[in-house]
Amino acid sequence: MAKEKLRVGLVGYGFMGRTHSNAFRSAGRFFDLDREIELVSVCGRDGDKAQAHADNWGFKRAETDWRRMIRRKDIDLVDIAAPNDMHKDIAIAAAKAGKMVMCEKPLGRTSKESEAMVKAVEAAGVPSMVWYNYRRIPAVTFAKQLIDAGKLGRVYHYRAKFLQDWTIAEDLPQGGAGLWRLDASVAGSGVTGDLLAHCIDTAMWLNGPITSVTALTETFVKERTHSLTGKVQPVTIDDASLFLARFANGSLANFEATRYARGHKAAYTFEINGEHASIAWDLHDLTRLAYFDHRDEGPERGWRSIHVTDGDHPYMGHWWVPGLSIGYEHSFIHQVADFVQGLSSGEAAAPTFADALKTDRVTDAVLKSGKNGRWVESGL
Ligand code: SOE
Repeated sequence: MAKEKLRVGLVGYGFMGRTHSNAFRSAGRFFDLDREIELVSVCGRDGDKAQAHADNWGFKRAETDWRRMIRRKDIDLVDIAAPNDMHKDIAIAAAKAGKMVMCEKPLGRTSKESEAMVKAVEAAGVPSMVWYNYRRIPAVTFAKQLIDAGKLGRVYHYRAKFLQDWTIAEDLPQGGAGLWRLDASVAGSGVTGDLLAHCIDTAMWLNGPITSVTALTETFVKERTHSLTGKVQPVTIDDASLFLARFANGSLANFEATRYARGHKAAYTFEINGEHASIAWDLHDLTRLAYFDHRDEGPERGWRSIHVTDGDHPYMGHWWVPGLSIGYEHSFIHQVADFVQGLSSGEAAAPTFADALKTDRVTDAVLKSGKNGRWVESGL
């Protein structure tokens, strides 16, 4: 019997547009999904680039007007991989048109924008999801399983960092393709919304709500030429953001993100210390989970380096043979598979828009504390 179709309309053909397209293309080949995913349309400002994306990834058509795309009857799911300032309008219009919506992180530029997006999908009763992809790297999902199984016991500490070094050059412009992340009017914030949002999403998934924060933020390069205006303009994003936090479960945390850590390209790491055991993960060695359990006995006790590639590890039974590694792009494929399985089971795959709003509440609190130097409650 022919499967029901899930017809996708993608907005955005940049870095994220590519990761999402690859995921939609591959998910049904590795997971037994009861919908057939069809890449119908890719939409973007530049018609030639949209066409090139469509040709490369196998979309049926390319277009330049997202409002028109949303009105079309041959689209079931609108996927947003456009810059952050477009998330809200596209998501709300898509929900109002009765489409399912997936959106790149962060959901909104502020939690106020995200609230409006949550309201729209809830009022329309349409499924939603935000692409916090790192949850679905098998070693990270395995960390969640260990925590939920009680292996760590009570958690005392959570530590996360996301370090990069690509904006150190003072002559790097802000604004425009690729560099909109440096323009606060488009991005909403700097590393807080771009990098810490990932760390916060993972942290709250693994260890529960973050209730209060105190932050230190800095903009190291105060002015940059804007690619779109050609003028030297103030930089208003946070280049670096560090914060201390309290979780509802009583554990303490420190988080750090920066684009000024020379030598680091995408160094996302976290470590959790519990009553019985500790775990640590590093994106640069993404298939491994470090695990120390003090109940291991004998002088050979110590940190284990678990290669999370066996058939009984999360998601791995869908890939090659035990021991063979998968990578970054697979986290997006897993996300699509879980989203579609959630449609079938009726149990929405997380993070939904409502889940991602919680992350935005914490990033708002971090930015507020960075300005006023006080402890700020997240409201969670
Ligand atoms: C920024 O450089 C960036 O591409 C983020 O926007 C992504 O969310 C992160 O996964 C990698 O770094």
